[in-house]
Amino acid sequence: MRIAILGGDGFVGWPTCLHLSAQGHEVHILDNLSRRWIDTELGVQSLTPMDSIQERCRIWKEVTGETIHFHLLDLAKEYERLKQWLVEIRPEAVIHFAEQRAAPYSMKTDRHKVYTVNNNTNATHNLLAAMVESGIDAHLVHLGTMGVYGYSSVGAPIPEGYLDVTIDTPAGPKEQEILYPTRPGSVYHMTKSLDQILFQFYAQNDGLRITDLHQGIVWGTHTDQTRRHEQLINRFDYDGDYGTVLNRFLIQAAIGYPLTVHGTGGQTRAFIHIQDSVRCIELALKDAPDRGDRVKIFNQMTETHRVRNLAEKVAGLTGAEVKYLPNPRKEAPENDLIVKNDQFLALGLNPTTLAEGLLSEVVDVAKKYAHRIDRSRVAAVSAWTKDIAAKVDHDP
Ligand code: USQ
Repeated sequence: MRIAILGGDGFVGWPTCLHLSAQGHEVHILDNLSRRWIDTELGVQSLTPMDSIQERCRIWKEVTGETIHFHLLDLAKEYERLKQWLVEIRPEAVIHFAEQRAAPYSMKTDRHKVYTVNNNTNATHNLLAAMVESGIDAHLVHLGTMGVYGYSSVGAPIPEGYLDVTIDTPAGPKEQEILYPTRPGSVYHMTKSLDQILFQFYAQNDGLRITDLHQGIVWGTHTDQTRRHEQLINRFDYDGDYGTVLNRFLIQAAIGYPLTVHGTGGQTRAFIHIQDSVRCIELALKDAPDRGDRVKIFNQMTETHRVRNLAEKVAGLTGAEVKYLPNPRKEAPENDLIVKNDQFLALGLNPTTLAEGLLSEVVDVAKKYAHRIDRSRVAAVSAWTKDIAAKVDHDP
């Protein structure tokens, strides 16, 4: 297939490009390199040394003989160029990763809120409008998030996108299927909730074929393909804005920094290894909806864990100290989480669990590159409200 990968230079985008190129697909990356600019803005860098996107593609060609095409384009700002590009390349599938993906970054200041909403919402809507206008019949696969559901603990499993409800009407109770109600916990998560509505509209109005993947927190860094050459390495974020919780704990352990548990660490979240993440995208591509179908929604996660249990696990393995800090976020201090992921399991996903894969790979990465860490960038300093900002301890 000819596949456009929007945001193909990012943490999940890059290994997805390699995975699909290795399977013989014609891969075209579209990216504005904003993630690299944000590193510069924040004064941080990936733990792993990352080459330019052009150099990464050159090395891939050298190692495999396969070409990955790179196109510099801003999806949110260059609508006409995007449309022309789709007409010219006519991708059969479009994978959309091109959004600002960090919750703390989206809550940093009002400017960051505005940027995140403008960037993410325009990127998604520009893409949908351009797909309709260009007349291509591509399958759109979007990387969404488990966070659209919120983390209430009603005790019932979170279904894959849709909920059957019974509504009382004058004619008696009526059954209806609705999108599972969203309850985003950050401006970033809110943009992914808005995306869901955009998808619902364009599937129903224009017959676009859309799959939305509600992904959990990704951990790990290597995949089979990124391991093939040191210059194909994936990025690894450890800073307070972009580092995700488990990868942060691993790096903190490697440099003797106390593990930064927010609040009581009672937050339960869904997790998935980066290798499984790229495999799920492959499986979703093969299972495209038909024109006129509702949006297909998968929960892209393999296990759930409570944050304090993760910290204890990492501490047990490395001897790190665990520190309970005032939570910079506004979130439920404790929640349970049960998630349905039957669709990917039925399609053949064979998950890498924390218990088997955890620590060898990531601890090796963390220890190997520990010298590249700026300790002053480890603390999470983006607070969800001004009141919370006054209470956050910036120096554990
Ligand atoms: N947390 C800590 N200590 C830390 C960092 C985080 O206790 O040092 C806690 C947070 O308070 C939160 C939980 O760990 O309760 C998860 O935080 P996270 O930064 O790992 O994950 P999150 O902000 O939810 O976002 C990440 C990705 C995002 C993706 C989302 C999937 O950045 O792109 O959509 O995971 S999910 O969480 O399932 O919505």
